[in-house]
Amino acid sequence: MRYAQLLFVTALLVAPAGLAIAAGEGEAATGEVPEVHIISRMLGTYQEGNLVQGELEKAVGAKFNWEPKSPGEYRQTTQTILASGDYPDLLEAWFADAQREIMELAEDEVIIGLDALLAEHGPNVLKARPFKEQWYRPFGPDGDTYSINARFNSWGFEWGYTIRQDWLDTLGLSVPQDLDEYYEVVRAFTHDDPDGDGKADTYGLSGGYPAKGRRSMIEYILGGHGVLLSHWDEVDGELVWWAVHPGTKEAIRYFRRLFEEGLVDPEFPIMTRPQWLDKQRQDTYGTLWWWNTHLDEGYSQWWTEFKRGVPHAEVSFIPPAPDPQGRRRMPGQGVKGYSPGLIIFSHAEHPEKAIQLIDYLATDEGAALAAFGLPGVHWEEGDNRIVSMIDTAEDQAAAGNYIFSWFFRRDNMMVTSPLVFENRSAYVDYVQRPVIEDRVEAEGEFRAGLGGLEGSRLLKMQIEADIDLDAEWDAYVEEWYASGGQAITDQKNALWKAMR
Ligand SMILES: [Ca+2]
Repeated sequence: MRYAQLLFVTALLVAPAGLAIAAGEGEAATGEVPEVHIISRMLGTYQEGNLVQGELEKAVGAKFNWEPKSPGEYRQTTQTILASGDYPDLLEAWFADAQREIMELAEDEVIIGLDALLAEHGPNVLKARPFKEQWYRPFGPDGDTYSINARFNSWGFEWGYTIRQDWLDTLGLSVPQDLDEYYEVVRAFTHDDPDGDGKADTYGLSGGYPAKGRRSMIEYILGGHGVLLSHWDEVDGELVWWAVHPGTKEAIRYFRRLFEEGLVDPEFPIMTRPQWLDKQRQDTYGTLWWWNTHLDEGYSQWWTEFKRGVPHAEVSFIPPAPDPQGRRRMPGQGVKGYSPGLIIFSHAEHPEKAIQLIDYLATDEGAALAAFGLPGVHWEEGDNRIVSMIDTAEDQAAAGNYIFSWFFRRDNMMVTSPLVFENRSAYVDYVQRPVIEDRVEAEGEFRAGLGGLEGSRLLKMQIEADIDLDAEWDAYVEEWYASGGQAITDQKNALWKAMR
């Protein structure tokens, strides 16, 4: 991995000093700057006139009327925009059922096919997304490409299970290799004052909603019981959804023990996301699920802020625990339907400028600009890596890079921190891509209801005192299958068997 890291840094260092390439053709002819109205999901703080947007506009020869929308309910926002008829030129679309929705938009001629535009204006996009059938969702009525995947993850996973190495060292313990050792470690992290302040103010883990968006160490615990979170997995020759997998009951039993013994932050079910983030940045939790992008001090504020709160913190990675069959596995990401899609609307006056923007973000200079900001202003070279000079949230807003790095993300090689490479080597051998990614019809009807059932019942089984777990589990599984789970399971299995 060192090689790839060096390669990327080298590519940046030999890039031409001026970022402005590809002057706009329309601009030269008429003196008017073409405008593109863009709606995307806001990450970080968006500031009008930020430096990175200025560079992007220069590079493409266009003015971007950028309208970022709140990230929390972005999928609903996207659906509202698509239903309204009041379209921007370019949209980061979050579909509920991408295949069907893109097909309908294309058939209604609301969005345009992109193959010809990509051939003329998108050489770097084509290079960055080489597997068209997997990454582009070419699902239009005429086989054209109608949506460009905004994100690409060549690693197959983007996270890891971290443990406070400095706490382990203080207590004379080692990184746990299985769930028995994990239990001993999180118990010591809770009761043996690993931060040495004489107060009982630490927890082994922060909590864990298995069925909610906020990922957690529950994924690690499920893995040790043979379950891949959010995956379908083969059990005795049939695909079974993780939330009704027999191993999930045992993982909950294990979690209940940790919860009852106070090794888990008891506030986890009621904490808001900001409260949770605040605690995560303190000396509070011994093991944590982290996005690897957040472990990168050049790319994300998360690690920087954590280290500001806890300067002496060091982390290691916990390998996946062996399951009852002796397998160490980590649930990975799929290639279909994972990514948001970039779509261009028929009324757009300058679709070529929209493609040129995406294409510029796929070049070395554009990708670095979006990831780190301006060279010499927001980052500098140091010891074969990129050192960020963006320190505060205000700096980040003025730079403006973060939002663009997620709008179109060339790959996940935007790495400045050795910790992220450590993360990759810790898990790459264990990652399991989903065995099936295609949606089936019954999901349209039943998936939302089942999601609600999973969320409430699994949490109840995790934390409620004095329940008969086996009886609760049996009732829940029966209800799950009767509420459409059986139809989905049957259709998934039929499709899976047909595919094999
Ligand atoms: Ca303490």
